[in-house]
Amino acid sequence: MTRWLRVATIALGASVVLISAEVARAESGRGAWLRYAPLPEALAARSRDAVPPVITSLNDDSPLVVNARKEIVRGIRGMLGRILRDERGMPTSAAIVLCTRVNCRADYPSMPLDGDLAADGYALRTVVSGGSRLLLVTSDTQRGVLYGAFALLRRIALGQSVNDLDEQQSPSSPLRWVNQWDNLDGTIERGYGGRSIFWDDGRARDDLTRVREYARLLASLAINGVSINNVNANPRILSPDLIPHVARIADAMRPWGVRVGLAVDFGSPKTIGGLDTYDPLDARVVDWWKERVDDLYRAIPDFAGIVLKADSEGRVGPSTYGRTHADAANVVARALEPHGGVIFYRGFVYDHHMDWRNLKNDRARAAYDNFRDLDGRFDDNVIVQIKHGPIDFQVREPASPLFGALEHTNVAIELQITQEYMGQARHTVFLVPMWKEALDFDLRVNGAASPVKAVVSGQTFHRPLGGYVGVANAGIDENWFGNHLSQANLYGFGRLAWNPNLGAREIADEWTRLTFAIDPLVVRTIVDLQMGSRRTYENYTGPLGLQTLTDIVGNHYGVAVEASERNGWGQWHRADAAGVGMDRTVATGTGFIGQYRPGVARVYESLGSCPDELLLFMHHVPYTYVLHSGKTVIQYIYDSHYDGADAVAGYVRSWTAIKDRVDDERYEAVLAQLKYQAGQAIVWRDAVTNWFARASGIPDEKGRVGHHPGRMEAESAVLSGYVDVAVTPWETASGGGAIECRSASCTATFRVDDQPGWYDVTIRYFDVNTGTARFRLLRGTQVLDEWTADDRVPTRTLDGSSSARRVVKGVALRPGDQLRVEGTPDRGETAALDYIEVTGPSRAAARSRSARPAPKGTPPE
Ligand code: GCV
Repeated sequence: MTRWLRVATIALGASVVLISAEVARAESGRGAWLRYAPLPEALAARSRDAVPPVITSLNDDSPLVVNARKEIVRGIRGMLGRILRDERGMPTSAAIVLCTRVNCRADYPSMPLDGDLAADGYALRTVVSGGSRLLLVTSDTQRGVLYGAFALLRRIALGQSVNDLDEQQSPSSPLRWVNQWDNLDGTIERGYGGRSIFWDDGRARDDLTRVREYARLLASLAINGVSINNVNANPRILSPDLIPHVARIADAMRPWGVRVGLAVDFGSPKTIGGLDTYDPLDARVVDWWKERVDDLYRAIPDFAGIVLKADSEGRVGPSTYGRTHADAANVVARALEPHGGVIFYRGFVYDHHMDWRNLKNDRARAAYDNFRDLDGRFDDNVIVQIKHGPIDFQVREPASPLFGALEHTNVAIELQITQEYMGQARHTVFLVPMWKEALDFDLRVNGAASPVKAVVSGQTFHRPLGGYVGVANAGIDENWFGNHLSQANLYGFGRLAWNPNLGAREIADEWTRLTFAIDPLVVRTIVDLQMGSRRTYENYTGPLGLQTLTDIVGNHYGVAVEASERNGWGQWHRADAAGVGMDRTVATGTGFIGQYRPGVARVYESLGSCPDELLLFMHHVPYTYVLHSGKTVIQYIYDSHYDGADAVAGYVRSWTAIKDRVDDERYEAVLAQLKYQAGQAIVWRDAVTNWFARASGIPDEKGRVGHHPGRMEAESAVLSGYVDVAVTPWETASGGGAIECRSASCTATFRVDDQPGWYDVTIRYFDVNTGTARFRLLRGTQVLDEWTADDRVPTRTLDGSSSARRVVKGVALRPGDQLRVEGTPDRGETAALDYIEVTGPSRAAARSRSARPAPKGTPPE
């Protein structure tokens, strides 16, 4: 159902056109950027004139070209309200014509179809033939025709002209894959958008509707491969009974040009193959891989290939037999090679039992140390898949030095679309600006400009294969990722894989127009929010190269500053009373910096030239060290956390300004998400700043850290039933502790002594994932608010992840008022409370009254 809401004026190129924007009342987000909403009338009218009334394809009824035709019909109908005539063969009047160049030339020998197109590239051209205006969508492949169809629709949706088309595009790299970390039982490792669309209960889902929809979304981004199971692979995936299930999934995706691949377990020859070894050089193992792969191709002739995680995080690998990663990759590669398949061998290999006491140990070195000496020993259908940074998708890392080191090996960059360390879709973080930094990172190979994007495209080292792998983890939730705004990350990944030279803002702008609205205020609001969101997240979770200060041995979500320390996982920041940061220099540290080419290493090695934003990734410095910005490290840590939390509060305000300009359903969902994020940002801010204040002993020069006007600790309230409890880690609760209710129901009563006025009352409580505790806030006997703690955060303990905030706005208070919080536990959830905070205009006014200089003549008190 839709309604006409308003008339808006927007600038279109040089001219100003009056448009009407139609806003749908409710959208689930399932259509993502392919929703084809009606265009504002002025734009629609312009495109209607340019779009011919007929669509046809030449000599081609392949499923891909049929889908391309259907997609254009669907899109034009949705956006322009016109139903094209769907025909076949030579057009007799103006038409959109879809064809591969071979098929086109058969009917139109004189058609201007020249130009270099890489595989999957496409051309959109307006030509006149036999007196008819034709809009040609051509490619050398059917997949490219489909991509051209999506490109044409994107142009129309963005309000760009389709009058005299002469556009030709080729992908930057041949391999553009997503990985799904889906388990066969239907769960997804690090997935935040619900259960698997592929698997359930050990088999492919009966209903693969969402798989087809996902393939369509991927095709619209020109993604041509997907591995459909977790890289922490269940060996069963290669068992004969599972192959028909994989084949069904491949059938569902094939009409969209998306080929299916699998992640496998290297121990499979032994675990499911009945052999007593998985030694890659053992002839029986060689045969086993060949037979299994042949079976796969019998069932799935266009099977795309295999992803392999070996010798990492507990997965078995070639080291068991003293073999190399090249041996492991090649045994699988040789089985795939006769069929044209490829293997992505993951460069994410490191020891997670490192001795943290040894200051020379460094996980960041691992990928380079494991792969550098194997350069040139991988077969040509092997691609080493390298995470963009040397650690693991942290909020700030330099690009992996391995990109600059493998000259005779195919490589792909692995980017994480799912927001594992980036707020798990509960926080809005647009990752494209971060990926752009990695792709534009100049590796200075032989002293010349050599950005990572040129290495992965194969250009720098003249490699035949290379590309992009995004860990997507889309799930079955209506909006795919658990947060409407997170969809922009999959969109951005696909657009960059096609063309890494696109700008981050350009991508955000496109995505917003396609997904939400073309309304300038909506576009500006969402694009600004998305563009600032990564820096904001970095500001409140781990600035200056500290990495995401989260619970790295647990859920990777909430704040836990020391979780990274004193364990073997190697995500150390080494903060102590004297200083902070990992010394990775060649001179005194782990030597990691020496893995870069000299032009890069020089910049990082010297404190004078190391950029502030990576300082603590590269160097260990005292808290009083002065940054290029002129601030001390400690003051920057304090300031950035306050800035980050303030920025998220600003997102909530700017979002409310577009109410009624986007559909209600998504408006409300994003509002709730941003409000939650605003609360969490404060939780992070307080935890990290308190932790560093205690560690460094240096106060915040602005007096904010540890001072919270209006905050009253729950432990100091008058308690009935509630008991004190220590919270671990200490910094995740104000004052280090909280109260929890271990009986049927409890109360905590706070006395307010503020000036009479209007206040906001914030209650910080804990919401674990075991039950649904209930809360009420009362002033005297009047109930001001009630709510349930029914969130499903990934924790059952009181900590940073389960911290939640409820804000009750506009409460009239007088001195002597009693605010009472009633908590009713449920199934192990103890209705725990941390504090309440009474803030707002009346308090600010009272503060500024007391800060005003005394009028002249007033005697000092
Ligand atoms: C699939 C990180 C994640 C793991 C993931 C691993 C990987 O360690 O936390 O969930 O495993 O990376 O990329 O293999």
